[in-house]
Amino acid sequence: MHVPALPALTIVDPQLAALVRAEATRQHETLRMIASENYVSAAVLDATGTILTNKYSEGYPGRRYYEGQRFIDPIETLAIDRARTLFGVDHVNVQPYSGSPANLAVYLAFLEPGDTVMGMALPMGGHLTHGWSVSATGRWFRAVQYGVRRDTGRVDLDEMRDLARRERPKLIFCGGTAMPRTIDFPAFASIARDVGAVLVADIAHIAGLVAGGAHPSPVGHADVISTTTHKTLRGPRGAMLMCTAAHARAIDKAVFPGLQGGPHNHTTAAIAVALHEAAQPSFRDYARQIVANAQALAEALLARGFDLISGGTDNHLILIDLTNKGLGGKPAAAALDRAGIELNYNTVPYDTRKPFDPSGIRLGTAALTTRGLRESHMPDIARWMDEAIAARRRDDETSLDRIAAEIRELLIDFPLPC
Ligand code: DSN
Repeated sequence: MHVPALPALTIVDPQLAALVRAEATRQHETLRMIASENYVSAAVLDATGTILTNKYSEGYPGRRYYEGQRFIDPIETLAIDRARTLFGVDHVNVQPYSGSPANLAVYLAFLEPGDTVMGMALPMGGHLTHGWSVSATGRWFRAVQYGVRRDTGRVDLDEMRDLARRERPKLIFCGGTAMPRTIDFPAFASIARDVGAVLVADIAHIAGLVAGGAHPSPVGHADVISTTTHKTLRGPRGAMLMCTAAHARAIDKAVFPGLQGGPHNHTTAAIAVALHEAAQPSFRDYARQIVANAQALAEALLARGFDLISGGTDNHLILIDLTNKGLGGKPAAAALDRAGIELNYNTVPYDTRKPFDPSGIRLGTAALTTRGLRESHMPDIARWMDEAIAARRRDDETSLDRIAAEIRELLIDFPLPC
């Protein structure tokens, strides 16, 4: 089991060291299925914990506002070059602190306050920063939101084109946080071209699948590609903006000095390591296995009567409406957590319940695939989920504890990456 040694932290702050060790144990003993999470490699973890955290470096390689950059510049350049090669893009900025700042930088690069942006509504599977009302992006810009069809759970591209023609957005986002189906980048690009909008593909969830060839790439279709680095891409908490050469200057200026100060160099280094790992042939196997596991799990869940939005999945993610199981998403997620299955409650399209107590749950297979689980394990996971939800309905805590023990037993054979 991966229990970090943390020698210095244990001496200086034993209370905090104990909490980190407890979290490591929790991560070891739990089927982690939050669709946006993963386990990084020991090498990525090493890079994240380096003395690079000591250094300020506002600016870009060769053009900094502080001295002492002779090792920082090649580290950032390495990360940029690796991302350019892996994704096949003209330009990469590796400095955004995370996905939301990356997306805000895109607004800053292309819009003035009050301009129109179009993105998928959050409850339909989009992201806060795609113009949702409570986000700065929905308050400072005129946001027009699209959704998915009630009958198919998929975007109706004809309706979307009509909306875009009517509203004339300057920026269109595709991608999101709860989309189990392949994103049709050429179709979105055609709509964006039709109305003269900049197309941003937010591939935060699927970046690892794109890098590993398990999802079509937005390159050649989107003007800007935004991604976090810590989901299926399996890097540290961070983000990147990739774009065509024509938009490079606008994107760089928007990230720094437009939005951020100094980049987090320890994160940049860890992103470089993750990109190196993602360029290995084994990462293609990993990406394929994520999808194979998700599809096997979807089949097993359907066989148990679960109502999957869109009827299944093409990627790492499954979105379930629990209405027919007689339990809300929130109590279900809590019961599953008690049973050793960690996922999140989530709105489903056209949800009649509130976002803090919605009808659905969302799960993904990136982390459990990193642990080495395969299709053959998925029927057991579906059974445990079904049993835990049934147990919660009858307040049967003994069954939840029994499932957690069975999961702990299974995971002994699947150590954390180290
Ligand atoms: N919080 C991320 C997710 O879970 O999808 C998105 O920002």
